[in-house]
Amino acid sequence: MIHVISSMNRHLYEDAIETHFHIRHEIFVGERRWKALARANGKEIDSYDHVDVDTVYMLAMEGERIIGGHRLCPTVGPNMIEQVFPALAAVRGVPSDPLIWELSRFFVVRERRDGRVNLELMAAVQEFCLDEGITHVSAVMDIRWLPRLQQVGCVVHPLGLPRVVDGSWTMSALIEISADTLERVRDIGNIPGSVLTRKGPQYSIVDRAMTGYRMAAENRL
Ligand code: A1S
Repeated sequence: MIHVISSMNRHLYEDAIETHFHIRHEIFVGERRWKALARANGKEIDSYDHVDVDTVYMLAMEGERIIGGHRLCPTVGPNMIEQVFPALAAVRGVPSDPLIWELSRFFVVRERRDGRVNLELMAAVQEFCLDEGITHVSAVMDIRWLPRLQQVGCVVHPLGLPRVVDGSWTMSALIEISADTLERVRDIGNIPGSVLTRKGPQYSIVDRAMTGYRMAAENRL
């Protein structure tokens, strides 16, 4: 199952979150060679992992064992496309909308890369966002993801032209959230129903993002 972890129930998952920072280091620094993310303590943590950013983690867990995951950050707050990769969104512009959340740090541990957990994590994005009223996720990705996403029924809107980043052709895009896509991902993955587990207190993440967005707009006036 994929556990939904927000600032409201993070206290129930402190150990899992810590372990997942170590796994991210192994995967994104050790395997992918994203050297800028290397840390002496072996934990891959960036500014979007701070509790006040309202990041939502989705961790695929078997018992206590983490086998995959990703995270969603509100685009009305600081986000990677805005702060690091605006050039990748030069055609359609950098998204900033309470109903658009940025998807990042998508991974499956090496021993479980047979496609199954990958599809469950994709189903989790669609299911969670449908539940919450989120209409799109934004993402920075290797261009090889474009056909992969389309194969599983995702409708993808590039935000700009691809560029070479760290030796890979990279693009940013909006991915539509829809019941049709969720159904297709479930069909392809032979996933019978919900993949999400929600423990402890929950809140509407869109309401929270909307409130923050309004307050920021009022402060600018
Ligand atoms: C995340 C962007 C979001 C929008 C989701 O032709 P095939 O079937 O042999 O192709 C293989 C791989 O070559 C290809 N692939 C792997 N990594 C890729 C990448 N970074 N960009 C584009 N294509 C990639 O996917 C096919 C299946 O891969 P796999 O590893 O054998 O199995 P699985 O279970 O589908 O896992 C895929 C992922 C990407 C989750 C896994 O390889 C992983 O965790 N990689 C390290 C972390 C990572 O690169 N995450 C993607 C970040 S952008």
